[in-house]
Amino acid sequence: MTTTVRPSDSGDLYPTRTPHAIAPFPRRHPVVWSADAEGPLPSARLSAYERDGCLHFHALLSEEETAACLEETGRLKADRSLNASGRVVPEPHGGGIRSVFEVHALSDTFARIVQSAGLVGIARQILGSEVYVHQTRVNLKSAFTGSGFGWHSDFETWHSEDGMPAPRALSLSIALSENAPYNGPLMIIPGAHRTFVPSTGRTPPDYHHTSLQGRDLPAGPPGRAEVAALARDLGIRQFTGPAGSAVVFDSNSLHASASNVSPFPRTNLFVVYNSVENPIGTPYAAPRARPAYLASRTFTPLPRPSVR
Ligand code: 6CS
Ligand code: FE
Repeated sequence: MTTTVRPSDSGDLYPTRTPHAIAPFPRRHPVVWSADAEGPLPSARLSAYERDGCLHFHALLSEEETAACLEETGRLKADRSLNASGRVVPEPHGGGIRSVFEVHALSDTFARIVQSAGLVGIARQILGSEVYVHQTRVNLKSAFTGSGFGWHSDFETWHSEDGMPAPRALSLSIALSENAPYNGPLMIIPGAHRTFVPSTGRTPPDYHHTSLQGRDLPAGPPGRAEVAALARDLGIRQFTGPAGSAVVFDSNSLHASASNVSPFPRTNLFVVYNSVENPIGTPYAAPRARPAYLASRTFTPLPRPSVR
């Protein structure tokens, strides 16, 4: 049975992880939060982002920057002391490391890139306010063994498990190695960010230990029928590009990526910026808040470049 929700039914504007299915409903907040915010994106690019919820950059980072990030990734991978910290997520069936979280706290190189004016400027312009870093990670998707990510909306997770009130956040997925059609690049349903697809099922305690490995998830992912309907209407876009290329996408974009059976690793840096006017609070649908290395609770605005 599917229930229709009205905004007045509860204080929560994005009810999800309920025992009974709730039908998908239109997003209740803007995508671009200020029409005239200054920033690097020309107005046609900003309109395309508003329509599709995503935008591609052929060269967001330089060769030197991607090389430095890859070197740092190698260093973090080899650092055994990180394993016990929870920041390192192993591949579900062996085959090495799937993700390393909070890389900007572990490495000055990542910290510099996350704070760089080019990246932060995009986030400020779209979100129409000062921004802070909600989450960073490197997804390694190793050659032959890198597993995929099923269809999901990040906002659905951050709302349920981190207490993020509104979809006023975005991700940058930055290629540190080439993203090709055959090594598990990002796929997005363009325009699906305008629909919220609630999930059924309760969030188990300490869910992040299993959810981040992407195995048989009892709560969070949208139903297959809902994904199929949106993809039939809107299509699927696959993002490929050289190291240094990037995709910026809305926190409520429906996205996924296939596993990597190719001999070429697909290593991407993800940076999530949230508006300082959208700080996270008590989880909307989980027993306990997740650790700060997955969801920062320090809402300090990133500094603006100093004017000389
Ligand atoms: O749980 C999270 O926060 C993360 N999980 C996925 C599958 N995507 C976004 C985010 O890093
Ligand atoms: Fe995601």
